[in-house]
Amino acid sequence: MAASAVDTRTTPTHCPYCALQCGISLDPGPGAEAREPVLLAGRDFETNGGALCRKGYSAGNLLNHPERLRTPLRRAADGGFEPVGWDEALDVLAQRAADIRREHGADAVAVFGAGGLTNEKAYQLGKFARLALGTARIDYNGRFCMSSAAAAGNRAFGLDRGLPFPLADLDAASMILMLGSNVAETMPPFVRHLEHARACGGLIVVDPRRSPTAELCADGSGWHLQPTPGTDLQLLLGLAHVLLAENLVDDQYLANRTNGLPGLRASVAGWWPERVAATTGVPATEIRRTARALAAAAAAAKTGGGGVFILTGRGVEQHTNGTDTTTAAINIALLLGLPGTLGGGFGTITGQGNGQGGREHGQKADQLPGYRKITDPADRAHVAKVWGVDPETIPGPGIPATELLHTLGTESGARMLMVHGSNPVLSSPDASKVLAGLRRLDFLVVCDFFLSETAAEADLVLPVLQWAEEEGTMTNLEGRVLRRRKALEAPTGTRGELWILAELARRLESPGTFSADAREVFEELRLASAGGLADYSGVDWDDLDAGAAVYWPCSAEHAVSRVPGQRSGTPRLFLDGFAHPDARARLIAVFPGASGGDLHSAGRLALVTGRLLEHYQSGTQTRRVAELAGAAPETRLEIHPATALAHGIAEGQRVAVRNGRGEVVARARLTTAVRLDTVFLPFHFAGKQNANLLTDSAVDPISAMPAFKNASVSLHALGDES
Ligand SMILES: Nc1nc2c(c(=O)[nH]1)N[C@H]1C(S)=C(S)[C@@H](COP(=O)(O)OP(=O)(O)OC[C@H]3O[C@@H](n4cnc5c(=O)[nH]c(N)nc54)[C@H](O)[C@@H]3O)O[C@H]1N2
Ligand SMILES: Nc1nc2c(c(=O)[nH]1)N[C@H]1C(S)=C(S)[C@@H](COP(=O)(O)OP(=O)(O)OC[C@H]3O[C@@H](n4cnc5c(=O)[nH]c(N)nc54)[C@H](O)[C@@H]3O)O[C@H]1N2
Ligand code: SF4
Ligand SMILES: [Mo]
Repeated sequence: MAASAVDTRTTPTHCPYCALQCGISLDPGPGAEAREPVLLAGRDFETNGGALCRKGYSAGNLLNHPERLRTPLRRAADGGFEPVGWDEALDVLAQRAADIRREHGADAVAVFGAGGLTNEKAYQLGKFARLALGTARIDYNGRFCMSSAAAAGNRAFGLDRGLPFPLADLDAASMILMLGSNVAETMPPFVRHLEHARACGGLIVVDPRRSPTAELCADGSGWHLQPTPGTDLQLLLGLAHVLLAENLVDDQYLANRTNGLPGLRASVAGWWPERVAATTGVPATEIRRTARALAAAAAAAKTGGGGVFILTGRGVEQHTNGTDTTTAAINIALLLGLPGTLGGGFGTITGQGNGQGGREHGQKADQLPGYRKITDPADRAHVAKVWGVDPETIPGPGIPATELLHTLGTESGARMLMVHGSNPVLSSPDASKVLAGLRRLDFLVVCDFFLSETAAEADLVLPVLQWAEEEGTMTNLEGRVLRRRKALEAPTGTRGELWILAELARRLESPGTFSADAREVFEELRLASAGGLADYSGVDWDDLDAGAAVYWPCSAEHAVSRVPGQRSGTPRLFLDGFAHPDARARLIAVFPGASGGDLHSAGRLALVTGRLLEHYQSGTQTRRVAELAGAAPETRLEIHPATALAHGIAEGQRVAVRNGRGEVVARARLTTAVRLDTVFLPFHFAGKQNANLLTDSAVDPISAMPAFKNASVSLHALGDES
């Protein structure tokens, strides 16, 4: 399977799925179309060291999948789909967009993008929405993923980059505190970067479930804190309380590099461990032990010991207080004097393949490329100049994802939607509302390579390329820019999204130019990002091709190292100061306010949703891989045996999980890994198994992140009839 030295057809590229962007080599094999069979192997790359997870290994199976879409499809009079040629499809699309715009205004046409799109596609989609459609209504699924962590990073540090240091910095860590992240299933090759901390007995996992990642803390490798879902903020306030009360903080760092200590001190004064224990269920002794251990390790790190890192995942972020909870985690890192030093730091683990780049280049409602603000006159002027338009022609900020999707087809909502790289029928909160909205639309267009549940609702489906058939760049969870390379010819009948956008822009007589060539778009993205927070202007396509390790910001002044393995750009942020004008980080006091989400009452259980190893997101891709579907064919309700007993539920029994928003039917899987007051459902499955029929669409007031991780449900045992 490994590439032989003489085989020039082997292409080094990266996995299509998550933000770890594991190195993959692809060999198209001997088939006639040079497409089949596809041989795929792990490639030695810094994030994965040659390893891949099950999803990555099997990603090649989808390239020639029999259900792959190979022609545009239009809704026929009988309600089914009929094939239609590309010219006609694009003519119809452009005509409908123009008509709806004329009749209802430009904001009646909306665009929904994704963190899986290459940098070039994300950039072009934002430009297309603003210039060709003239709409403010663009947002993307990263709102469901990274928005709270991004908001917290921005306000504390002045800049959001998931990991502000290379992942390999964890390799020497003596202690790692992981909050609400289950990398053992969501990024298995990540686990190698936890080994040193485990060997030091310093892996601390905070999760209401004893997840496979929490299991890594067993046998003296660290410890697991198991709070009630949604109470991490109180837990973190408790840790801050102990650090301050016992004088375990880095006074010099706080004085020299931060603002806001008095306010923070006052805000945590009332959160003594016994009070925190009452809310979170985490014993006071464990709270004290954790705070003291972190402080001891941080002190040792400053005199040459291994680093101390605090990392967050979706478990703490996908709540109505996700921004504040992430802020509270950052506060702990700042109290310990870690961010912007070589002794450790704070990071958040980005999810989607291009979840990092996807949040920088302008597909977010309030944003222009290079992390520029759509409301800032100087930012608008810079981007308008690159686009060759008057700044006045760029619309203002739009509305965030949940609002955009829930208002579709209403008086105030959009009447037409274009979807690129997301399956919101499954993945958005309170999903039955989204389905109703999609069905109210005048015109729904979905670009996908499979007929996802969302594509199945469309008036027009456009078949696009898969990862191995396109060129582009991706930015991984470290802020490192990578090349996605074309290894195979695309199947007849499919088209790239850059080409689609270029053809539509021409039909819509858009101002500005729209190239279908990824490299040309990248060159433009460099100019648009120049001088912005996420500056790519010094990133060179050929350097990336040669394997250069380049991290943004990388301005034209950054010398790019061409020595393999040597890093350039900005591998470590904040060493010389934070991105606020005074170079200081902000300690921001946060408070457990009234929950915007479900209130738990007697007889109800907390529903936590998340991921299984085998499936990716809404499952459009992985449910079509026989090996993965075989291993995890259907959803399952993880429930504690005692809770199951109290509800008369046996192992394997079908259970209706209900609340005021909907009902999911799942088989029970009894496990002591979940708390007595909590049940868990994955969100990878469709129809009656769609976990998002139950989730709450209340959002974080700062980031507009929905509360995917904490709904209130009741359980009803069912008989075994289907
Ligand atoms: N197999 C697989 N891997 C993936 C993906 C996938 O769909 N499948 N998706 C990718 C993407 S886009 C993302 S964003 C990442 C997500 O990666 P993770 O953040 O690791 O994934 P989740 O399963 O959503 O949530 C992580 C953990 O949070 C816990 N949790 C739930 N509620 C709470 C809470 O209130 N407090 C705390 N402390 N923990 C809580 C859950 O029990 C779960 O174990 O994974 C990426 N990798
Ligand atoms: N209950 C619950 N819901 C959640 C979460 C949770 O933890 N719990 N997590 C949330 C998170 S973190 C995320 S990131 C979202 C993800 O959920 P979605 O936004 O639905 O993401 P995917 O399932 O990856 O959908 C990608 C779709 O686009 C297609 N696709 C892949 N690549 C491309 C491309 O390059 N171009 C185009 N046009 N199509 C492409 C795939 O075939 C698939 O149909 O779900 C969110 N929803
Ligand atoms: S961990 Fe992520 S990037 Fe690596 S092989 Fe698995 S899905 Fe792909
Ligand atoms: Mo995500």
